[in-house]
Amino acid sequence: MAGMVAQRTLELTAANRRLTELAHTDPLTRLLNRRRFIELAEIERERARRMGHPFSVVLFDLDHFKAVNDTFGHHAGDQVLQAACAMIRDCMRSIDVVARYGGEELVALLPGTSAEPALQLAERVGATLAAQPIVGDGHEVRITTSAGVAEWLPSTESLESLLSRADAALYKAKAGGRNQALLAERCTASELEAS
Ligand code: GH3
Ligand code: MG
Ligand code: MG
Repeated sequence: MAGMVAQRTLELTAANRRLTELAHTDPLTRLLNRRRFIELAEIERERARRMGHPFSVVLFDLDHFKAVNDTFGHHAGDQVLQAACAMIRDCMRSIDVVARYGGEELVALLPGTSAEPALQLAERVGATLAAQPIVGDGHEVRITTSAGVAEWLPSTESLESLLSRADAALYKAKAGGRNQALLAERCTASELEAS
């Protein structure tokens, strides 16, 4: 009887673990989802505040991705997106958190990493992606990515402000011709207005 209870407990624990994993994962790309990213980023922010460590975020957006769907179909687009996400994940360290932010946008959290190395990493990701064609439904597709990089401003900056600075840098990278990574301004938009 005790053996059966122990067995059942083990099964329930494993089932719960699978459910938690599902709740944290984006089904198409197998990356973490945005909600889980926000949870982990808030934990990292608290750790960085206590320990006095830096951390950075990078927002990636695939360039002209609509054209991939329009040219080769949505199914090919899905395959290209999956492969691009796997390549980006493979460029990162295991301690980095990589998530699907939405659509064809990814976000990465780089613990212990300040602005310059974070920018170098984003540039390396961009170069890796651009160098290798990706196959979707038998079609070879070349993908480039634009990125916005922001280092957290210790010790008070909110996650929202950090992501919004990264987003502004991403917007500039797009407007400046795409296939590039740019560093965010060190002060927030409202601080800029006030100065
Ligand atoms: P930009 O360089 O300005 O980012 O151009 P874009 O075409 O990538 O940008 P836009 O935001 O206009 O379009 C994003 C495209 O990404 C359109 C949308 O259908 C596609 N997309 C988003 N999520 C998925 C997905 O899960 N699968 C596929 N196949 N396409 C997706
Ligand atoms: Mg987009
Ligand atoms: Mg895009």
